[in-house]
Amino acid sequence: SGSRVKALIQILQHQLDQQELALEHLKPSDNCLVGKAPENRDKNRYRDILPYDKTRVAIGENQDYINASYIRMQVGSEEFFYISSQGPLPSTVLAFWQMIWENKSDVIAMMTQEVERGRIKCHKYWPEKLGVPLDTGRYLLHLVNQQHLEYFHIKVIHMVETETGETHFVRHLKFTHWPDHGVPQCSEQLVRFIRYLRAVHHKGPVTVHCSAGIGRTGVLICTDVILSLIENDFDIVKEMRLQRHGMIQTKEQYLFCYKVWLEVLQGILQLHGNQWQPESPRDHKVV
Ligand code: PTR
Ligand code: PTR
Repeated sequence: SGSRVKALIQILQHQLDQQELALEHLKPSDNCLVGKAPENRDKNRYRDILPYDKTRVAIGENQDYINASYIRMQVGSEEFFYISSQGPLPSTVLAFWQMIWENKSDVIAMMTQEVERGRIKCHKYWPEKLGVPLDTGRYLLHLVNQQHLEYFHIKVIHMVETETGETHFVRHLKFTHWPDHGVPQCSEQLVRFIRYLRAVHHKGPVTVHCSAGIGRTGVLICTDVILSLIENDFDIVKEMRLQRHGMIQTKEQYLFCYKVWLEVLQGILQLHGNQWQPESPRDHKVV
């Protein structure tokens, strides 16, 4: 807990220190040679969005290519682990499922719609009907259950590897309330989505994708980490009290601690709102 708080304070401090250094000027940290290779050209949805070689997800014995990256973060004592991917193309559906299979990922968060403003953003890569499996060549995908909630759709998918008969269950969660190019109207929808995602996630990395796998996917991962840090704040009082009885005495004192968080965050929002424009999809050329 102590290290978690320290980590969060470090993040906030870092953000304040970095205000002049706009994030979009961060230099690429590695090459994208595999993604650029001629034989992989058609596996990229956008020519300008490629995974780094060092963090790319390699498929099968031959380390085949897919436009997806491992995102691992150690924040305080907690380890966060995701796969961040582009929305599958018709030609990359098998590779996508093989990635899920090999990484034993049990939850997929989809943050885009298949079509937005008349443009194709993601191929429908999952089985749509109960009793009608989707055959990817290597896996048979059975839709075993589905539910449409207000902000998201839940699908339980049973994967069967045809050659071995081995199986794997995945939950597919499609968030339906993210306006393209924007941010969700209120945080509550996304927070509830993330709470559900956490409750059903048990093993492997959380697989997250949108269309390019950078904008909305980045927001989801960042929000998941922030939420987890804030929620774990409750443990701080408990941990202090194990070491000295009665630490923090009144509700007012307790709420004051949260007020400090809030005011620091408001300060950051103001700073960023005035001086820092987050990179938007509009800054990219459409290819
Ligand atoms: N060249 C593409 C474009 O701007 O249309 C790249 C791109 C597409 C970048 C979508 C980001 C996008 O958003 P997201 O990562 O949220 O799907
Ligand atoms: N029995 C004393 C009282 O309530 O006055 C004990 C006490 C005193 C408890 C002060 C807490 C106090 O506040 P702080 O720990 O902030 O000095």
